[in-house]
Amino acid sequence: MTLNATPKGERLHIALFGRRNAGKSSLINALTGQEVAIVSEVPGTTTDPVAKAMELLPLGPVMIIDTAGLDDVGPLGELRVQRSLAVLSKTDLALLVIDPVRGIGQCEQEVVKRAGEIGVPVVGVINKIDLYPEAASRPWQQELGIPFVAVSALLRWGIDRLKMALVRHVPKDWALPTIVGDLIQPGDVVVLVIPIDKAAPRGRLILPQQQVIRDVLEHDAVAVMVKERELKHALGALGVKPGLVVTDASAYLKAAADTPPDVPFTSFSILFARYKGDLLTLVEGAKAVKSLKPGDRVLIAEACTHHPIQDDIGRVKIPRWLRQTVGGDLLFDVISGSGPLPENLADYKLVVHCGACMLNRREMLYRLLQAREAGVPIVNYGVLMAYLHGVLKRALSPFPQALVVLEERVDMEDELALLRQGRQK
Ligand SMILES: Nc1nc2c(ncn2[C@@H]2O[C@H](COP(=O)(O)OP(=O)(O)OP(=O)(O)O)[C@@H](O)[C@H]2O)c(=O)[nH]1
Ligand SMILES: [Mg+2]
Repeated sequence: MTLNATPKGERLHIALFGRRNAGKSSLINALTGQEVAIVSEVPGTTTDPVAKAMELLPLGPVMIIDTAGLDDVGPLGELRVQRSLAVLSKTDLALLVIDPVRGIGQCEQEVVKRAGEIGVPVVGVINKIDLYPEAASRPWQQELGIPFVAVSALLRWGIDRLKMALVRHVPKDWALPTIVGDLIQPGDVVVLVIPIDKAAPRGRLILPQQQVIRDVLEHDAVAVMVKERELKHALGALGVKPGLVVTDASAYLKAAADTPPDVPFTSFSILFARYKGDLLTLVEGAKAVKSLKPGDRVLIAEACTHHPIQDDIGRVKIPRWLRQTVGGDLLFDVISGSGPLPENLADYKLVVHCGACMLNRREMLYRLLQAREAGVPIVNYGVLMAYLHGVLKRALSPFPQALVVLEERVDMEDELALLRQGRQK
C-alpha cells in the first residue's frame, strides 16, 4: 500500500465553508496546486459536498471537502445548506472562506457556533485580497473569535501562510495513522537493526524503536530484532525474504551492505521523518549539502534539552562530517527545545534537525514551513547521515515519491555537469 492508499477514515478531513462565490473551490485548487474543483463566476457552482482524497504538502494524506454556498436560497438551496453544515460532523479542521465585500454575517456565525459546539477548529480565510488589499488589516479575528489569514486564491498569494495556520490549528492529537503499517503486509517479517552501543540507554529500547515494534505488531506482521553484527546471520536463518529491514542510522553502512538489494530497506529516522514531518522536504534539504561552502552558517536544531555526550551526534559528528564534505570550516549554532525556530533563520544555509521524537507532528510541520518561508533547506539527522554515507537512495527504496525528489537532483546535476563540460570545450 502507498501513502495514496491511506484509508479514507484515517486522513485528516479539511472542509471548506462559506457563501456562494466566496472562492471555496478556487482555494482548494490553490492549496493543492491542481485544478481539482470546478470554479465559475456563477454563484452556486458547487451544489453538493465533494470529498477528494489527496496529498497536501506538507500535511500528508488529507481528505478535502468542498461544500455548497451557505447563503443558498429556496427550498433546494436550504437543503444544500443543511448538507453543507452536516459535513462539519466529519471535519477535523474547517476553513471558513469569506469574500471581504460581503464580510461576516449569519452564515459565518452559524459555522463558528456549530463547529465550537463539537470542538472542530476553524481557520478564517479572507479571500480575493488582490481586489481588496485593504481588507487584510481589518480586525476579523475580533469580530468572529477565530484566527484569520488573508489570501488570493486566484493569484495563489498567501497560500503558504494559510498552510502554516492549518498546521497550527490541526487537532493536537493529530498524527499520521501508521509508522510502517502501509509498507508491510500481514505476516511479513520486519527485521529491526538495533545497535547496543554506548549511545544506547541502559536496559531499554528508545521510544522510536518501541513505536515501530508496536506498529509492526498492530499490523499483524512479525518483528525480529538484531544488533548490526547479527543481521547477516539472522537474514540467512530466517528462511523467508523479509518484508522490510529497518536500521538505526548509526549502522547504515553495515546494515545496507548486509541486506540483499531486493529487500526494502530503510531506517528508523527515515520512518520518523515521514511520520513526524514531511520526508520529501527533508530529502530536498539533504540536496542542499552540495551547495554548502566554507564559511556558511548551519543551524543544528534539537527538540530536547539532553545532556550532550562526548561523541554527540548533533554537536560533534554531524558538524565533523559536514566540514569534511564541504572541505572547509562551517559556522554552527545549536538551539534546543521546542517552539518556533529562531527569527534569523534566513541567515543559515541549512537547518539540521534532530529526529523530533519529543515533538508532535504539528510542531515539526510548523518548523518545516518556517524554514520554507525563510527559504532555508532543512534536513534531519537520519536523512542527512544516509546522504553523507551514500546510502540515502537505498534507504528511500520503500518511498517512490521521495526517490523521485532525490533523483531529480541527480538528473539535474548530471545535466548541469554536461553543460559545464560543454562550455569548457
Ligand atoms: N479576483 C479574485 N477572484 C477570485 C478569487 N477567488 C475566487 N475568485 C473568483 O470568484 C468566483 C467564484 O469562485 P469559486 O471558487 O467558484 O467560488 P465558490 O465559493 O466555490 O462558489 P460556489 O461553488 O458557487 O459556492 C470565480 O469567478 C473565481 O475566479 C480571488 O482570490 N481573487
Ligand atoms: Mg464552489
